[in-house]
Formats: sequence, C-alpha cells, structure tokens
Amino acid sequence: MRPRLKALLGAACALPGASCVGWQSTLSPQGPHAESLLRLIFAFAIVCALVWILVVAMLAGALMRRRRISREPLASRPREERRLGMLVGAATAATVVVITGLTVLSFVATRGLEASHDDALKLRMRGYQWWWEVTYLDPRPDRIFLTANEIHVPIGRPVEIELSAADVIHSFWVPSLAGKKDLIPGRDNAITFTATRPGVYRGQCAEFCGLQHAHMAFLVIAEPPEAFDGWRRAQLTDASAQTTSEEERGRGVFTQKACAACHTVRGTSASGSLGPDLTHVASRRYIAAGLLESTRGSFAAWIADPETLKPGSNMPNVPLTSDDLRDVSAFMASLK
Ligand code: HEC
Ligand SMILES: [Cu+2]
Repeated sequence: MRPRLKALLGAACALPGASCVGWQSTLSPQGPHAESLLRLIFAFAIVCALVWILVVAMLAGALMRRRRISREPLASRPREERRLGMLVGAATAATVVVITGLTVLSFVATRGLEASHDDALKLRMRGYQWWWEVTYLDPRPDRIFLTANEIHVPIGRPVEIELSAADVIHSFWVPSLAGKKDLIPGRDNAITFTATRPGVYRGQCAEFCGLQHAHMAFLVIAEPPEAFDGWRRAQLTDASAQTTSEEERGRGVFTQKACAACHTVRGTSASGSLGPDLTHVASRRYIAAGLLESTRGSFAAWIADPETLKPGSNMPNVPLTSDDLRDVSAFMASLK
C-alpha cells in the first residue's frame, strides 16, 4: 500500500496519548496478511467503481441522445446490425476480462494467506458458545498450556492457528491482522498471520452463533519476542500462591464448590474443562470474552450472577454465601 495512505490510516494509533487497545479495523493493517487483503479491497472497489461510472455514463448518453428510432427491422439494416453485434461482443469480452482479472487477484491474495512457515508459532483455538479456548502447542508436552480469550504473539514471527469448534460454527476475525476463517464442528481449519507492530488488536466471532454472539471477543497482544517469552514462561507456571487468608479460603471455596467441575486451576485439585482455564485468569485483560475488565469487582459480579450479565451463558449461577463470594473473588483476582 502507498506509504502515505498507510501512515494516514495508522495515524489514530500513533497520536500522543492514544493507544491501539481495541484497534479493530480492516483499514489499519498491522501485518502483511492484512495489508494484502486491504490491497484486494481497494482493487475491487476501484475496478467496480470504474465499471459503474462507465455504465452510468453510457446510460445517460443513451437517454440524452435525440435520434429518431428507425422502425425498420434490424435484419434489413445489415450495417447497423453488425455495429450493434460488435458492441455487444466487446461489452461481453470486457466483462470476461474484468471478472477473470479480479478472480486471479483474489486467488493470488488468498493463496498468500495459506502459505505455511517452519518457524511459525503454533496454537489451537477452539470456539465455544461464547468464548475461545486457546492452546499453545509445543513439541514438548510439558510446554503446552491453555488459556482463553486472549492470545499473545511475538512480532515479526508468523503465527499459525488451528481452528476448531465445540458446538456450532464460529468465525475467527482480527481485522487488523488477518482475514476471516470459520471454525466448523467436525472440520478443522487453519489461519496464518504475522503482526509487525506491537499493539493490542481486538478480534471477535464473525459468524452468528447464538444468543451471546456479540459477546465473543478476544484480544491479540503483539509484543517484542523477549516480552512474549517472558509471558509464555509465566503462563507455564502453576497458579501463584495465595498470600492472604481471604485468598486461601477462596481457593477452598473454589475447589469444593461446583466451580472445580468446570474450571482448571493448575496447582489445585480443580481440573474441569467445560469452562475457561483460570490458572492465570487475572493476568488477562477481560473476562467472559471481552465483557468485563478483570478486576476483583468484576469477578464478584460475574460469579454472583453470570446469567444476568451474559444471558444464556453456559456458566450457571452457583449459590454462594456473601463471605464465600468475597473470598472466591479475592482468589480469582490473585491468579495473575
Ligand atoms: C457448569 C460449568 C461451570 C461452573 C459450575 C462454573 N463455571 Fe465459570 N465458566 C463456565 C463457562 C462456560 C464460562 C465461559 C462463559 C462465557 O464467557 O460465555 C465460565 C467463565 C468463568 C470466568 C471468566 C473466565 C474468563 O477468562 O473469561 C470465571 C472467573 C469463572 N467462570 C469463575 C467461576 C467460579 C468462581 C465458579 C464457582 C462459583 C464457576 N466459574 C462455576 C462454566 C462454569
Ligand atoms: Cu461465535
């Protein structure tokens, strides 16, 4: 893309005091895959606009022409018939050329998106109603870990994501980094992208998947490789130790109540897998797929009444005393 245009589109990110948190725009590509898609959008828009202008101009010309229409049948006017025949032929040929050209362009652009890389960071994302399970893959089993609704990626390195769905069709879409790819039950897909600039890019499910489809967002946090390695090391550890008696009691509540049947917190006996892995839940920026910032207050609000905050959500209201609620929220907030 033209550097000037690119600078203009990215300018909102670079304004002093502005941050790119929540940056979610196809018009602000932050990596080569998104850039090639934006070029494709422009190519289509420009060609289609030209064709439209041409058609409208011809129509206007025809409407304004004041010529008597001959009532003679066309067959008796061979010159006129030949001229019209050539005109229709030329229009057909032009249509074929334009459509073939656009098809080739779009083929080339999408093929580039599929290219696989040996040094790619590999992860798996699984869509659930209505959250994203993320698995960081590694040849060494002890370096595999799970998280949810937020992925960290190193800048400059391709990221390959295997996409699968647990229940219905979802769609992975981070407009600033990559195109859309569906997650289909029973048919695994993959998507590749590279982030070139550090930033926080928002993505969301792009295929209507039920009641809370609009609350199925996630973040892609692109950071320098050293920062990414530090994050990854921290994620690989078990849950941090509880420091206050509140947090300590909260862990007891968590492991004894229904929570443990659905959630895993590594380092405790909780090992359920119906809901997001909570080992480092407080290190993520949002809970419930972009619904609430992960503060202690939001944990309490969420645990007290997920059905009101996210109607239809697959986390039930678990009856807790107010002391239990306070302690279990403190425990959640300690899981950095
Ligand atoms: C029947 C299974 C189930 C039970 C029991 C359950 N949860 Fe959940 N929990 C879920 C699901 C599913 C989600 C994802 C909801 C969504 O975002 O749509 C979730 C989400 C969460 C989240 C937000 C995590 C994130 O990263 O977005 C927290 C925190 C949480 N649960 C804590 C608890 C606590 C504490 C308890 C016990 C009081 C509990 N859960 C009981 C299934 C369950
Ligand atoms: Cu979805």
